[in-house]
Amino acid sequence: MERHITLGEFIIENQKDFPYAKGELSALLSSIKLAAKMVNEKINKAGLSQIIGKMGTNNIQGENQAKLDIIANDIFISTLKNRGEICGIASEELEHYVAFDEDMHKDAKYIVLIDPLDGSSNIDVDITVGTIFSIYRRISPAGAKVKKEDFLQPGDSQVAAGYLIYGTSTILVYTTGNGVNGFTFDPGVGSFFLSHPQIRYPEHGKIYSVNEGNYVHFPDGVKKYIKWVQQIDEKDGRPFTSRYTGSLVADFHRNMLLGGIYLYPQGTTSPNGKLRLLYECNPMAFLTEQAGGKAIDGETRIMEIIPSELHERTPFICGNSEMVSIAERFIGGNYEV
Ligand code: P6P
Repeated sequence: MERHITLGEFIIENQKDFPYAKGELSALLSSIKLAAKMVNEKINKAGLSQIIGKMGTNNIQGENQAKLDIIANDIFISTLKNRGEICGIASEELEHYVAFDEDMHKDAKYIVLIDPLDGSSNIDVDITVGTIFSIYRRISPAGAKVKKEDFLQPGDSQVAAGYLIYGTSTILVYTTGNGVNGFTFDPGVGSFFLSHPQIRYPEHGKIYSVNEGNYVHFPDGVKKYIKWVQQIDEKDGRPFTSRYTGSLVADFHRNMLLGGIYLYPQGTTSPNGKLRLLYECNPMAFLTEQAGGKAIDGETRIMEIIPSELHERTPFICGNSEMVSIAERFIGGNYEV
């Protein structure tokens, strides 16, 4: 029987990809692995331990905070703080970034942006949710407290990015710029094992993921693209299949494995779209491009956008290069395919 390498062994084996790193990034990825195991344990018994439901508080986004949102947020922040590889963290759940200023953090070279529990409205109905993380080197002087500019870097400056998907199994998927690899958690052993080596989008895709309830608010080009995918054409297998769970990580993961496109466009009710650039779109865009796909806001590469605010939103379209390029042409007013 083939032996699967563990995530820890994989991280160490691939440390050579970072000739200048003294192991901090490896240690940081191991911290994320530890926090993921702790969150996974909470999620798997959420229905039994009265942590389903709402806290009765709202986050910066004005969204009701689920108890598990806060629990996941606190687990990741405390775990990453205690291990000393990062000097600060920003979270969807917190209005401001957190600067770690104990001595052990002052010379840390990395910062993390995180969506601790994405799709959390699905928790109470037992639909897949996820954690999304993005890692940068700090750009402010070492030895001092981290600054806002450290968190407002373009996606192209990411050192690593990934997600946890808490589904029928729990899988950690990440990239450090050398491809995308997925590791499945074995609860019997308590370890993540390499299960999806070097993930690549299939060349063609036939799945589209969009909340069509917002159709009336979409820009004309998006409306025309959605109508196009629903027309019959045996040449490219249309009509394509609609799959939308309300959980970015679940839709993204399925589309990357099977071939598909995810769209959260702008609309009159959300002029810049709903998804957040820094801790949802940039990490997913890094993974997309590393897996041979394409991630845009409708006309610009997501990872070229220069952020101005911690929680800024952007229209987001990602998936197979072929599918996203066609959608991009429609959005640009060119309907000749
Ligand atoms: P809607 C979850 O809140 C999220 O950020 C993504 O995970 C998901 O794809 C999207 O929003 C769902 O938004 O407006 O379709 O419910």
